[in-house]
Amino acid sequence: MVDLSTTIKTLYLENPTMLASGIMDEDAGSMKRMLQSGAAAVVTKSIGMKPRTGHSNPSFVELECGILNAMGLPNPGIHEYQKEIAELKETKGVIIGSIFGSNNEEFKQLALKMQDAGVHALELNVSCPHAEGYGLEIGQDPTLVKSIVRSVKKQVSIPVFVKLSANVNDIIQIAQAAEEGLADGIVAINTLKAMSINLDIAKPILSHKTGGYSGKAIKPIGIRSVFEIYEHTTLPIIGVGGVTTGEDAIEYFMAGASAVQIGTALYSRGIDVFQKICNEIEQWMKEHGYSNIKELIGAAH
Ligand code: RRO
Repeated sequence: MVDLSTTIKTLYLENPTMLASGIMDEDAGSMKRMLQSGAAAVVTKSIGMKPRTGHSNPSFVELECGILNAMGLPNPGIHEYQKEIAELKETKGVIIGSIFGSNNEEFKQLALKMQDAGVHALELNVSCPHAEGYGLEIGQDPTLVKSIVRSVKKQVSIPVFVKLSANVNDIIQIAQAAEEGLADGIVAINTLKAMSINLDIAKPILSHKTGGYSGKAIKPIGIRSVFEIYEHTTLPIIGVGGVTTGEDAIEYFMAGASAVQIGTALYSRGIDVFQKICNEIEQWMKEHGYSNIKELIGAAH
C-alpha cells in the first residue's frame, strides 16, 4: 500500500496535487471540476480589492517549451468572488484563497474576507512578474514581505502561505523574511519574467511586452528554489513550476516540497492530469520501494 496523503502544517491533503493559481479558477464551476478530477486542493485566481479587467490581448501565447502570459491580474474583486467560494464549498476538497494587494492594509482586508468566505488557507501572491504596484515589486523586498505576512497572520486563524518568485537575487532571504513574519509555508515558484518577439511585425508578441513564463522549461529553477528554501528555513514548501508527470512531482518532493501545484500541464495532459500524476507517483513509489510520500520529502539533501 502506498500512502499519498501529505500535510502542510495543519492542512491535510488526501494526495499531494493542487491546482495552481491562475488557471481554471475564475469561478466555482471550473474549480469544482478540478476537485472532482482528482486535485486534493485548488488555489483560486489571485483576487484583489476591486474588479480588474487585466491587460489587453494578446495576453497569452504558447511557446516551444511553455506558456507566456501577462493576464494582468484580471479578477472580479473580493466582493463578487466571495460568492464563487460559497458555491465551491458545496464540493469536498481544500480551497486555498490567493490574494494580492499593494500594501499591508489591503492584504489584511482581503485575508479576512477570504477567511470569512470559508477558504481553508491563504496564498499571498507577492510574485506576479508583470503587475505594476503589486506582485514582484513587493516580493523582492524582504522587509515588505515580512511586514505583510505579519499583518495577515495577526488578522486570520487559517494557515498563511506565501508564493515567491525566483526573479530575485536571493530567494532564501525572501523565504526567511516570510518565516520571520510567521508564515505557515512557502509556495515556490511563480512564473518567470520573459519575452517573445513576433518576427513578422518586429514587436513583442504580448501587448504588455513582458510576461510570466511557465511550464516544463522552468522546472529546474523551481527545483533549485525549493532545494534552497528547504535548507535555510523550517517551513513546509509547496513546489510549483513545470510539474507535468509523476516523476516531476517526485523531484520536487526530493528537493523538499511536501506537495505540488499543477497549472500549465493542464493544457498538455487534460483536466485528469491530477489523477494521472497521482497514479504515476504511486507506480514509481511501488517500483522503488517507498510506501509514504514523507519518505521522499527532502530525500535529496
Ligand atoms: O494574472 C497574471 O497575469 C499573473 C499572475 Br497574478 C501571477 O501571479 N503570475 C502570472 O504569471 N500571471
